[in-house]
Amino acid sequence: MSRAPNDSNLTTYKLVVVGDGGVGKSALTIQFFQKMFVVDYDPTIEDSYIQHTEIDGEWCILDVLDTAGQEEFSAMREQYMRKGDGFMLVYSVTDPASYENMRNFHTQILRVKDKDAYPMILVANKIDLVRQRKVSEEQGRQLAAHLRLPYIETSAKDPPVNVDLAFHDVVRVIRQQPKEFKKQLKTHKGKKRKCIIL
Ligand SMILES: Nc1nc2c(ncn2[C@@H]2O[C@H](COP(=O)(O)OP(=O)(O)OP(=O)(O)O)[C@@H](O)[C@H]2O)c(=O)[nH]1
Ligand SMILES: [Mg+2]
Repeated sequence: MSRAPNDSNLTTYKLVVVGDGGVGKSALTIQFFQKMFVVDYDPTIEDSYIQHTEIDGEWCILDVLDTAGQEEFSAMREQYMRKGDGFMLVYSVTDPASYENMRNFHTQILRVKDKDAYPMILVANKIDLVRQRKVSEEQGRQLAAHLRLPYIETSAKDPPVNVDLAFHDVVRVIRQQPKEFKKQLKTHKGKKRKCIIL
């Protein structure tokens, strides 16, 4: 792994993790940043995390917003959707309603961004809960194909499955965007810091 270059040269990717309450957004985010599994469920209002990361040989700053899935906080959605460069749409394979709701998150993001497509991936979480699983891999892949998004199955529980891959893949999807999109990405220089540095 090469040394992290000077901050001012780095692109900042603002990633936003969305999905229903209890699907594992915080568990995935904390597993990615802190390499641990949080067993208890403590509903999120909004948390953000920042970290330097090397993805495909290129250093960058990941600025991840872990959002509230609980319906009572849904009024905050448009605001964080406006800020995201890329989104992880997370459902739990044990919770069919969270799977059904992915279309609504997808539609709302496109509406807020006023675009036909935007960097997003579909994440099927809690695949370790094999016996409680109610949404199959096939259903997940069908929805992803319909929404034209990459599909990843994850487990935030130890040992984690595809957690780093999911976060890195959002950055990959952003990097595949045409130049006009990437111009909107900020470099770190002059940017206001607002959160926990791990
Ligand atoms: N077995 C298993 N449990 C998980 C997994 N991911 C999350 N959980 C558990 O599911 C519960 C909810 O996880 P959270 O990460 O807090 O859910 P959330 O999506 O952040 O919920 P909100 O903050 O309310 O939107 C917690 O008890 C977690 O330990 C997983 O991959 N496998
Ligand atoms: Mg949470």
